[in-house]
Amino acid sequence: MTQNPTDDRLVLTQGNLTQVAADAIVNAANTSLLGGGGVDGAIHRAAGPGLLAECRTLHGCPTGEARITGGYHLPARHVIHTVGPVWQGGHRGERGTLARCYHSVFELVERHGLRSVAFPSISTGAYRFPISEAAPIALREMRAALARLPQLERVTVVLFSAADLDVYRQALATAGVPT
Ligand code: AR6
Repeated sequence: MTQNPTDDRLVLTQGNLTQVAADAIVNAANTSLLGGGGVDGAIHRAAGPGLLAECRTLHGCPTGEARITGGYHLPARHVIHTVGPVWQGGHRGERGTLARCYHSVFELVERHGLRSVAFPSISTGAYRFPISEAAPIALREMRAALARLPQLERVTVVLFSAADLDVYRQALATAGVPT
């Protein structure tokens, strides 16, 4: 585990998001909200069919927005589904859209009074957003939310691979240096 040098409520760890007990875990979904591969598939498999049934009632989610459901068989109480941008080279507003995903998630965290939330690295798998560019955006939004929301006790980023964890650690170390 890596702790942010300036805020120990922000934690980076390697593991499987579906096994994390938090008030909410975040799903890197697609606009249908009806499941897919990657972390989305893993979350639906672990949560069971109740999650898909609730997702059907939501009628999708636009890119950059977020929706909240129950956690069903997951150890997490809720799932917050957000839809990241597909990387198209970086000239289609992808960075701003990714930031908006994190912001949308934290709006729901605030509205529902959640105290802990765990994220995957949104858009850096099937959607091909370069992780070295995504990590600083994700961490900036997390730090902003922690500064804004005293209710938040813990924000965790759960990276699937050691290589991804290293990228986030590096980004956090850089961001931790006062400018
Ligand atoms: N725990 C933590 N991280 C994981 C897990 C897990 N169990 N499984 C995968 N990852 P991706 P995207 C990592 O592709 O890029 C889906 O089909 C993975 O290594 O899941 O936002 C959706 O339905 C990567 O670093 O999400 C959409 O169609 C990160 O999670 C599309 O993929 C995100 O990879 C969304 O693509």
